[in-house]
Amino acid sequence: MSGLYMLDYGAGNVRSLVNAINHLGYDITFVKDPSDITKAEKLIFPGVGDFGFAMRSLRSKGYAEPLKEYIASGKPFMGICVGMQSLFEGSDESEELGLGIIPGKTAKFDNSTKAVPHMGWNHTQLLKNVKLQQQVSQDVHYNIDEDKTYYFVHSYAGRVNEKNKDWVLATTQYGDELFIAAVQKDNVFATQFHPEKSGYAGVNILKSFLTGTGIVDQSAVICKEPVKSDKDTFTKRIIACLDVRANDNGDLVVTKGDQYDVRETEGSNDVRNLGKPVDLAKRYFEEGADEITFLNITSFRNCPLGDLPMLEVLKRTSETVFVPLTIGGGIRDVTDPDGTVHPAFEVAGEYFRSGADKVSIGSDAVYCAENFYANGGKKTGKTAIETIAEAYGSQAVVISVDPRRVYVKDPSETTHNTVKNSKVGPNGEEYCWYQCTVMGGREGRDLDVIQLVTACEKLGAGEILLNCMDRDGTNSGFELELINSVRQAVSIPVIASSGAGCVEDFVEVFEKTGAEAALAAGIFHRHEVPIQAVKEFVKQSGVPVRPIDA
Ligand code: 1PR
Repeated sequence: MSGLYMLDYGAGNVRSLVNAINHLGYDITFVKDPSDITKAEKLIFPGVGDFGFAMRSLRSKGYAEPLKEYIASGKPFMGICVGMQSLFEGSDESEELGLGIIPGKTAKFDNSTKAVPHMGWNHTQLLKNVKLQQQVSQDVHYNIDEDKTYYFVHSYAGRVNEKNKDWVLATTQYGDELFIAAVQKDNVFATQFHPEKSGYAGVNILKSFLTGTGIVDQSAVICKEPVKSDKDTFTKRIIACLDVRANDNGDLVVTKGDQYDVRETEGSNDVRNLGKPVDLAKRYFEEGADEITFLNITSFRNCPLGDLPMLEVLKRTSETVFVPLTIGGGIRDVTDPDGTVHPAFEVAGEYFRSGADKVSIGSDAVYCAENFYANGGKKTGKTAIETIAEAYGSQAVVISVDPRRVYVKDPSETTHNTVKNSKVGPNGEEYCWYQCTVMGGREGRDLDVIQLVTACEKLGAGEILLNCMDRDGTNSGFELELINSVRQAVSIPVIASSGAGCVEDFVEVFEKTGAEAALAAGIFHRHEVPIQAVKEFVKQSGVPVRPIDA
């Protein structure tokens, strides 16, 4: 299709959207100049991160007025996430004005009863039936399907009011808050969720926009009132994790350790090889994983920015995998052999442009937290967490924690935050604190996990990936005391990781800790427990999960 343009202001991963559009057989041109907006016959405006940053970028690049003119011209427009929020008059997130096309402002979710950002898969409720004119298929309401779930990641959202209710195509409920999930009026269609990250259900929505004329058959519009339920429809996420490193032959392989030791214990002492990263990621996507996480586990070895092996893995994975991708390992300032220093946010930017939606920071987060406390709990604005969150949004910054137990007989023995063990320690100790480590567990620090996660939340992190070295690779179930203590200490989402051995472990972690997601590696790699079996079992227990779409 000639005339299909994308408005990108450089705030995150647009590669996945391009890949999803290419997957449907279309090419898309990037807007490079305000005049390109006028040339467009169909325009998509994706956005992530901060509303103020998005609006300032639109204005400084001279895009805001041409964009309003384009929308007024009646040509098809699709906004995604912040691309939809920009249509409102403004946002509580910033003083910056929106485009003022939809009445109202976006407002922050209440985090006193639920984790914020709203990050994960949720259902929608359609408020009107619309049919696109001259559409090739019989698709209605841009293929949004109430039985499917879509991937959201945002802290602010538009609310339905008297002035904007004719815009509202669909709403979603998070906790007890109802918000606008999709809007449609005349030639304008926009979603708060990310269709390009919502599996084939989302790709179908893009297809509808690309094949339709964008002109709605008004006779087919039936409006309903939004209904709030007792319970929301937010699902728990099941994440597949791929620990990646070069083996002794220099090939990049997915490996998996026992308590972080990834070498065979019998025979060769080789690095365990469980498959190729791109192939395994594709398999897990097809099998229903809600997200894929890649961890480059030898990232403490210095590598020039241009040679980072995971960039290619992400580029190739994002061509066929339409769920969120996280990359961890080596997110910190790096120095090339010629002495060129690349700040962490530049490293992260390379990953976002290669198809990552989130970066996960391990060792550097520990140093950031230590400096935060040494600085009297004051922010400097210069840490990796702060700089990446400012440029790409908090939702893009995950903190990967590698803690291990340090047993004590009594909490008075340490200044660290302790928990009561469900099983006593080797010398009868009833308590432990969780010590943070760096460099993949090679070095323990004088910082406990609660100190780490609370500092990182203040610095702007958006999610916690909570491993546990004592449980990792043991198939003995998740470390519930640890997860509970972290879940209670922060209001950002928590991913429980390490120790999953059977389907019952997932139900237990969701029921007993309130973690928003559960991550596993070994059981998926070794084909011991299929993702589908996990999802079916969790669903049967009454915990909502995303249905597997094909
Ligand atoms: O410190 O920012 O460069 O990041 C390094 C990253 O690599 C960290 O996220 C760290 O967790 C990870 N890492 C380093 N060494 C290892 C190792 O295993 N030797 N992997 C490692 C940690 C933890 C998992 C694992 C779950 C689930 N892997 O994410 O997949 O524990 O496993 P299971 O279900 O089989 O029990 P930086």
